[in-house]
Amino acid sequence: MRIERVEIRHIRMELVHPFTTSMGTEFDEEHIIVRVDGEGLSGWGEVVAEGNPYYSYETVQTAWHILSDFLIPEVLGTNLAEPQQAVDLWAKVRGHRMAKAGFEAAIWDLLAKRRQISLQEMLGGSRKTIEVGVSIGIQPNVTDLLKTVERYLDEGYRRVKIKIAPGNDLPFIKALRDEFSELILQVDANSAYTLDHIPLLREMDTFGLLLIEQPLGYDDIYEHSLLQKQLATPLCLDESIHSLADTKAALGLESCRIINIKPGRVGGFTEAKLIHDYCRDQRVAVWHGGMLESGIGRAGNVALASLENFSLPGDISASRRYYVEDIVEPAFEVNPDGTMNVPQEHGIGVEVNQKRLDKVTVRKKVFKAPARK
Ligand code: OSB
Ligand code: MG
Repeated sequence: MRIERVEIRHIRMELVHPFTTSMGTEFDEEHIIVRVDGEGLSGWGEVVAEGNPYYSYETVQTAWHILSDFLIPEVLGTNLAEPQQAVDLWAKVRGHRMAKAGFEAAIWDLLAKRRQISLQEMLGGSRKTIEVGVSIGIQPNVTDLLKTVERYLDEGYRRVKIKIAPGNDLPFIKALRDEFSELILQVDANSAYTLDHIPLLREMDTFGLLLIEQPLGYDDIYEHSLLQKQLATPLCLDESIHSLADTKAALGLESCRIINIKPGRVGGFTEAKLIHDYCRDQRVAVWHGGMLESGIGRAGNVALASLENFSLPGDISASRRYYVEDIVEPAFEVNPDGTMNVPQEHGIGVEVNQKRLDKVTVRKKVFKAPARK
């Protein structure tokens, strides 16, 4: 399929609730939406780089630059039959995995639509529903946290993740465990601790946590291996894992027992699948992380999370947990049993609402392939 046109949009969407982590508080989310056109079809993807370089070094600005000046010129006007061809064309660009992933996602959607199959089928997933959870930011106090969790449990979520940081950890975890003894509970530190916190982190072993996510350095693998030896609770790496190679290093060193897969962080669905398959072969559980995506990125996440070895609930919540109005239809919803349906239509399986997309667009740029000679 000839890639005839690519459009990128810088979007900004206001969050329903501010989201506080050890990295700061977000009130709105900025991402890039990529649209790829060929043969009268459109594919959609979302670049999850944010407005600031606090989670990742990539930002909307760096991704805009890399897309405009390197990734788009490389594929515009070429014939693509498989996403792998785009991956190969971009291999010389080092890093910038979020920029690549959002573009690759749009190509997956386009090619799935041309084959008249769902993105789920193209990725190799089969489950009709996936288990989902909710990621809750740091709350001002324990009472607010308990109320927030209660509300999400009423909506159907069966698994809760709370963000933690030094000074905002044990009392919150203890209160939750006291109130909800059966709750599937996990915590995410976003790199807020050091090895000096080992005694404190060991106290977390007493609360039956499913996992502790990324407690130490955002680029670290070695120190996590030292920490894991001292804990009964499984560690899970998020920020440190950018590739299959990182996954092999982390599992080889026993730095974690569980891997969080985000297609944006690892450079796209192709690399995400390699990590998924490797972990399956090693009998290591994976789960699907989230980046507060709009419905466009969420649709891809849901399809990927339907692969067999995503055996733990993902950070994939209903559209309205994040945004008043999603930019896709239908919006994503959580079922009363804590699952989410995997779209079965062609491609990402949801329609982009052009009017709402226009409303959240900050700037837009269009690239056209030269007319065929
Ligand atoms: O660390 O998993 C994280 C959101 C933005 C950046 C990093 C993270 C997160 C989340 C939100 O935890 C997960 C979601 O999309 O629901
Ligand atoms: Mg995380």
